[in-house]
Amino acid sequence: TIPQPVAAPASAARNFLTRAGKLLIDGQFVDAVDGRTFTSMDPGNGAVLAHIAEARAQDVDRAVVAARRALDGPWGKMSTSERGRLVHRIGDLISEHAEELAELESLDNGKPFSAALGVEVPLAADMFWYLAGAATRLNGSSIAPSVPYLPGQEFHAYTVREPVGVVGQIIPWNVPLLMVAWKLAPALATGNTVVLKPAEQTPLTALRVGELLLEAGLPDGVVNIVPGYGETAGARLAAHEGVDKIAFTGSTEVGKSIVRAASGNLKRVSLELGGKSPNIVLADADVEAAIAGASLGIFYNQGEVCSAGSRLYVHRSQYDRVVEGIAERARSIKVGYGMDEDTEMGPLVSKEHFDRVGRYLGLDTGTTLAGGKLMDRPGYFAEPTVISAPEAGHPLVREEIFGPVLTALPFSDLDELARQANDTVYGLAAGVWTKDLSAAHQLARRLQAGTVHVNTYHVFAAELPFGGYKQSGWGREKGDEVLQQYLETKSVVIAL
Ligand code: TXE
Repeated sequence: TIPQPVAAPASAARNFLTRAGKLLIDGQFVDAVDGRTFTSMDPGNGAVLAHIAEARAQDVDRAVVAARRALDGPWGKMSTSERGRLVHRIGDLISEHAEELAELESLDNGKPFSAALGVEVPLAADMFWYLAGAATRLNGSSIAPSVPYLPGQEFHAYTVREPVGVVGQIIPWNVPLLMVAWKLAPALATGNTVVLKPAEQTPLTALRVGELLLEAGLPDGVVNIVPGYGETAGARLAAHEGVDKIAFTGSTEVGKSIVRAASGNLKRVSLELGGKSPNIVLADADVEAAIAGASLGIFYNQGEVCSAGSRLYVHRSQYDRVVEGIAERARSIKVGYGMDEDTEMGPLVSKEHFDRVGRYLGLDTGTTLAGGKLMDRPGYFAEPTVISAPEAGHPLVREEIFGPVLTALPFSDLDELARQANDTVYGLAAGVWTKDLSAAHQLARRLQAGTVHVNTYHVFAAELPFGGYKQSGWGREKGDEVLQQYLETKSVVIAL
């Protein structure tokens, strides 16, 4: 039997479910033009959570018109100080509604309430707080150009940084609230307007944030939220001539289709895509710390993390100890309903994804030390799985599974290890476990990855730029680097 949510039916989250379900366009919650809806499901038991208005092309068009108009309205004229305070207030409101948002996130995605409340809501609020201060610091520079073909002519020049304009943002279902924050905070701090499409599997927290944006005082049309499917609403947004930039997080395959769609008006594109990140344990590592860190690296959020450490490489001298230690942890993880108090790992997000992970688990390679199966119970649960010594080059080692599945391989030689670690089309993250400072820094240099963790894993602070090498994406989110993704630089040249 499926444990029932610990929250009482009268919780704020349950209350939201009774009114959830409209698109946010131009400051109003409205139905889809053609009245279509889709259902948001609870992956822990298959129950319907809410019926949500389904945006299609014409709804996206209305949202883009509203976002364009809002650029020229009070938003465009707002002082940067006021804009920064507004962004800060959004962080405050997210923090004030932490329990409600965490419950909605757990119901919609399946993740443990504890992870949503303890990790993801605080990170989401922090993203707004961190970037609020950037609004008043979008300075240009002053330049005295020397022009070789105009000897003697003096110039004064300066640069200004302006918002790109109307930004389309398409986000996935694995950490839905955090993705809302990673996308909205920089877009707003830099003065853009937004049309945001949440994933069809998890629209709830984005819509609740939509209410909080209005409560914070964001002018109408600055953020429009259009839940719907990728092939319809998402594709329209990516191709839209009225959109100046598209920011996408999702699969590498869809990322490529976004690039093609964006080429029509050459809108700016930033992409945060898949990964198959190596987690590397050297011979001198603190073994217990490595076991704990590597387990977190793959099993956090059911393995549905783009930067999950899904390929483990352990020095041969420690291989059995480390891999058996992780397998033991995997076997002891309490898999269950997200709102159940002692749950450590929830269900996969959807039937479709459950089937996909099941297909990978059905492949035969290496030795399965823990798990290895989908779970026979209502909801979409998979066992935490550790597969030792699969064939290198096997799809389990090369392809992003996006589930709680770790492959482990031994190594002896550091050069060969670095080659193997980089032998992937992805380059999002990596982990290194060692007490040897030189080895850590050397590997940090050699690994082709946007984030290299040393003696830790999954650190997502707002200050840290995040993004991928190779087919893991274009550009960086978070940190100061994200600002450049949402700004144009204008040079103003004055002849003196
Ligand atoms: O992703 P999609 P899916 C990977 C992971 C997972 C696989 C498939 O390996 O198993 O992708 O997941 C929207 N035009 N990641 O199919 O389709 C879609 O509606 C415009 C890694 O769920 O990429 C959703 O909002 N938009 C990843 C978003 O894209 C389109 C997170 C992501 O969905 C579209 C998620 C289209 N043609 C999956 N098609 C990460 N990097 O964190 C879909 N979308």
